[in-house]
Amino acid sequence: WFIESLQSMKRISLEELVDGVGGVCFVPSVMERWRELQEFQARPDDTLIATFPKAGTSWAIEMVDVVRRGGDISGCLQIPSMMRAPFLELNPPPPFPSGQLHNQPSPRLIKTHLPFHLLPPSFVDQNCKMVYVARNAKDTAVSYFHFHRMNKKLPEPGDWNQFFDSFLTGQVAWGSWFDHVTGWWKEKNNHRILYLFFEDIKENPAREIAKLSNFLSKKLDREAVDRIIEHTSFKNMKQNPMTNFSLLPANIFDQSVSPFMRKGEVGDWKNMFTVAQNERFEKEYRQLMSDRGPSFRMEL
Ligand code: PPS
Repeated sequence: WFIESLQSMKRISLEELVDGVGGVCFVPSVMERWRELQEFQARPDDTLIATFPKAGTSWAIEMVDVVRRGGDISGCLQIPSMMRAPFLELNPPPPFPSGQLHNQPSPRLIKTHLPFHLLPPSFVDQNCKMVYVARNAKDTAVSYFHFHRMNKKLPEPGDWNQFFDSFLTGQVAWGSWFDHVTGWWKEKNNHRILYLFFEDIKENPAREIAKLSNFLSKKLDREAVDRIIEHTSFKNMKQNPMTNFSLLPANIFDQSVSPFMRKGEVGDWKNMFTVAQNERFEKEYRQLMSDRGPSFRMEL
């Protein structure tokens, strides 16, 4: 049913994105569920994984899931990531046979791309743990462009030049990267939020897994940490049908256009950005990012 529900979504152009709530753009299928979404009932033991699209959501899901299982990967090898951590915005409300969030036993793992201020209020009311992963804007933009090319349910991206413009001005699904990463950053000390960076995970996964194990109160021995690093390596996740989205048909994700697990690198933007684009990006970046916001590494 999940695949069927995805299949029923129509492809639109970037211009047709719904200027949803408070200027944040969404695909129509998210806006159609907006009221139910806002009424979503979080449970105190839910763990929410929140990201701007392409920031390393699937990577974090895999890490958090295994950490919560105390380092035992067997449960992750049987069930696709999209079922283990259902996507909040596309989770159909009852009476749809969701079998997913509403019927899922606790403790649930939930994925969202919502900006903090648009979260269903119950996550804050229930004091849920939330893991936010941020990735530098340039790599995120490039990854999102390639994802638009292969994801037949996102708008047609146009060429890279057009998409670059749309990304910079926040005219993409889930809105402005700048507002997203700073919005979550401002709230990180007001709630139970662990704010991680893609670049840090890439640089030293053991260190970031230790942060997760501490945050989720799950003790892990050295072997468990090694197992998690191995299980969540780019190479393994690319080969693993439970994490590489190969179970989705080509009229949803056409992986012959660009694989979901594409490169997984820091600094790949250098292969796409022209000198002029980089100059424009840097200029706008300085204006839009405050000194008190998160600071990103564009290369390692
Ligand atoms: S989505 O669709 O928003 O949920 O996508 P998301 O999972 O956030 O982002 C996909 C990008 O993350 C990369 N990725 C990884 N990189 C390194 N190691 C691991 N294990 C890993 N898993 C996912 C994935 O390759 C996408 O980035 P790009 O740059 O396009 O390769």
